[in-house]
Amino acid sequence: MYCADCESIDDYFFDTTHFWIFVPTLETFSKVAGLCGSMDINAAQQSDYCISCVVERPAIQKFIMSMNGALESKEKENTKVTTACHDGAPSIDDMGRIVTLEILVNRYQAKWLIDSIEKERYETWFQPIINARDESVFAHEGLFRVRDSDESIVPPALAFKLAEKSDLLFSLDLVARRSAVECAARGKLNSKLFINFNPSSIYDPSYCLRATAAAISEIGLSPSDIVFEVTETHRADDLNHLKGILAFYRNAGFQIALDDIGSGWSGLNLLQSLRPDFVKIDMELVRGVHNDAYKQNIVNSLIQIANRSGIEVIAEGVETEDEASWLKNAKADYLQGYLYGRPAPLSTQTLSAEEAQQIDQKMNPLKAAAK
Ligand SMILES: [Ca+2]
Repeated sequence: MYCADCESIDDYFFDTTHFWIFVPTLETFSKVAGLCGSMDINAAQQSDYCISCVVERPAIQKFIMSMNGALESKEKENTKVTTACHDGAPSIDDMGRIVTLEILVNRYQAKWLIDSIEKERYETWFQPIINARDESVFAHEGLFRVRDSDESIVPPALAFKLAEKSDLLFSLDLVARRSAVECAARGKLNSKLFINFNPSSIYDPSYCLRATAAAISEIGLSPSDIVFEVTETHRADDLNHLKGILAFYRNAGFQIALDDIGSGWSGLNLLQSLRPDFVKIDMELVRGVHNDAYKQNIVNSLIQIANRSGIEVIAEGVETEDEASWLKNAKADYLQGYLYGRPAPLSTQTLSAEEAQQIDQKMNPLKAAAK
């Protein structure tokens, strides 16, 4: 089974790119036609609402950015584009790759990200989650880090935002989940592993999560050591969809955490209806909690509700001893934050060449299947 959306990254730009542009109005048509004329681009009117043109690679950037500048945002949302690397009418597959001009522009701007994914310029760092009772290490959260072509780390929020705008969230979230598994194996992580996932990156759990579950079993990790951490819960407007995803993970033997709970009371409803194994209290609530009565009220209520439902509580973003001791008194189960360790790559020094080769052999078919 293959999920085309999460497992392939289409390229829209070639040495010679044939654009097929479907415009919403005659006004948009004349803007695009005028732009082609001013750039000496070979264009042809296919119908009143369709213009095709051929652009050589050196001119693509100017062409895309000029369209971006010339069209209003509503026009960009309602203009559809596909590209082909060949003469003649678009093939059925080219038709299947139709996107809005808005997304095409974002795709162009995200080319470095696609390149980084394809060249595997990414890794996962790990941050400890400690037991509040004795401060022993309970687990690590895997945090995805992607590098640009200069090998500098791009702020993760920016990379995910760009992926979302350019319709690449499916691919990036999948790569991030697989990277967490692979980096944990290479660094011989010996604790539970929390892996983030964004439910809006998943259409149908049985297709979209299969690759992650396969990576976990190939690498020899036990499902009981893996906790999937649902991010962006505030945007999960389709509760049944979320329940379906959680059911998939549960049936496969994994545990579930809800991330960033507390920013808004909607989180409390989610606790009741989803019954996760863990809930993570948002760092906004943790920051300065020891001297903020309002935050204390919310955190205390969250902990009470969680306790009554058999859900364990992790407080995120703990930075000071004052915050830590208040949270311990309030009976938070686990703590995570700079006070206990920053996200960092695991050392692979104890990994023998033979072990590294074994991991490659297991992961390579999964990566090849995703191309
Ligand atoms: Ca998280």
